[in-house]
Amino acid sequence: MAALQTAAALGFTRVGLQSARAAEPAAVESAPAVVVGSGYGAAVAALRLGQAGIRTLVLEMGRLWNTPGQDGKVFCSVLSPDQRSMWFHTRTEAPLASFLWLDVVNRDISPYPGVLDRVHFDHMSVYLGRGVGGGSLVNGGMAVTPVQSYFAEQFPTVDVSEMYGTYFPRARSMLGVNSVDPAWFESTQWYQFARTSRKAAANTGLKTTFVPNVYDFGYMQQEAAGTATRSALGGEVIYGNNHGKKSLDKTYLAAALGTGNVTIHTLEKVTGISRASDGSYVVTADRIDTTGAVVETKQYGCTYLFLGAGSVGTPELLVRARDTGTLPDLNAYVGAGWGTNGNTMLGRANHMWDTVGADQSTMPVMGIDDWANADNPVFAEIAPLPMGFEHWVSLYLAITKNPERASFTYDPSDGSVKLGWTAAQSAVSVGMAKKLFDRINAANATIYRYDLFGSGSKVFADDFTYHPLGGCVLGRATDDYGRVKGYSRLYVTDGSLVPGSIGVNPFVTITALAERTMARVLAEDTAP
Ligand code: FAE
Repeated sequence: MAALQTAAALGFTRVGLQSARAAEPAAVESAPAVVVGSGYGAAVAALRLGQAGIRTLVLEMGRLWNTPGQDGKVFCSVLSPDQRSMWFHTRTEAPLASFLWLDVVNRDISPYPGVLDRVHFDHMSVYLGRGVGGGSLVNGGMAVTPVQSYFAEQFPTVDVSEMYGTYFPRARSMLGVNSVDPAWFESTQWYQFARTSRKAAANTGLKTTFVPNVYDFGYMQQEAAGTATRSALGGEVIYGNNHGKKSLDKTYLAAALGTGNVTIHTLEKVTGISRASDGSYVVTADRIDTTGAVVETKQYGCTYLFLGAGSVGTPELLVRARDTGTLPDLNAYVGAGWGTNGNTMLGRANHMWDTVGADQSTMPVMGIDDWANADNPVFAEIAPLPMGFEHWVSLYLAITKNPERASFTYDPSDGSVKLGWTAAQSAVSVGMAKKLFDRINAANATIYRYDLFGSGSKVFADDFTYHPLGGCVLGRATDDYGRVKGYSRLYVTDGSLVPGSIGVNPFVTITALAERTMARVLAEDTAP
């Protein structure tokens, strides 16, 4: 990755904001544009701003993942996690809590700005990527374009033909989306697990479909042939991939830095946003060290502010700004319309003769597509469970059409922002996943696994999501192009624009919407 340039090199200046309110500092670092976060929405904003010649500062709370640890690797693997795995945790919290009810997966770790976070709210926890590249560092790389009719249902004011003709193709091309070679898929032991799940689906009369990915399948075939260092075939995924995956630091963000107009500050967490009386924005950020201690509180001034902190980070910043009065004109839709994309995880136990293989690629390439079933729309990703031995488990991440939504609210007693999602709302996703997988079990004379999600007999993991969506929904909290209502030159470009559900894995949609926003904003809002 290109070396990070210093702010000074790019001419960021310390200027007096004479018109700033008295409570604000007399001097702040200033840039024409600031982008908060460096995930999908933020990375698109940074690249397109940089290409337009607008000096841009990206503020990312996580670290830059480019330095090898003592083992010579940048990232640790799922089965041998260390401090690099999770964001200031003392013990890892992998989605799969147990195997045969034993806590064999998680490890004690020392607190460190690790790459995966699990943020806990009362009845829902959210997995998030932390670092330059956001979720792209930790996700399964599944690069899925949503069903056109469902996209239109979710975004009634967006020109669908423009999205599918221009912005989805642009996003896929920039992200480096590719597909597994079907012949190799049929023959390799690394996808035995997917073929076994496909057979169970076919026995039920269900359709499966290949799913593209941003992991380089050419590289994966070299891993299988023993000519390249293993990453997807070496158990790496949720704590980062050392090879093969085209995460944003290798695509959009590398290109953004290449414009010479973009700077990224790492380990800087934005805590507040306010507006000076000249209409510019003042962004407050805590710079932390690797122990988590705040070593400096900084302030940045900017004309254009782009929020790409994700579907937890962005609503949190805006709800706090509205309810503490620093941006009082934000409307009531800010913080609302949040959902889990209907996520529910589950496992099935196969018969002895239906093996899943000791060798499993960590990159999913297939899903059970029952979204067209009007009674119970579900798209279930066939997920790997690479334990290094045969365990006969078929694992799935079901994406259900759960209509439930929740809101973030500010709690003045401790300054926190809380999420109002309830257990009953998760039960809706479980009901839909169960309806589909009861059919699959009945058709195959198989049963669920009861040992994978902690003590007791929990079959459905309904208390976490990989796909937080919403909180600043397009057309409600913002106009139809992500411009925040009530404030000029303030934009949302991340997953919080998506109204809680998109029916497939979301990052291609988030990227394409951000491309659409940036095309419009650069054409209309930044003209001299
Ligand atoms: P995101 O990528 O979350 O980026 C937000 C960035 O902002 C992060 O780098 C944060 O550290 C940073 N940030 C947050 N708050 C602040 C702050 N106050 N100050 C400074 N920085 C801040 O946002 N999706 C798929 O489409 N396919 C998959 O296969 C897939 N698998 C997944 C697997 C896992 C384990 C996880 C966690 C997610 C997965 N996802 C997948 C979801 C996908 O990664 C997610 O939808 C996107 O990353 C969201 O993009 P955003 O731009 O909204």
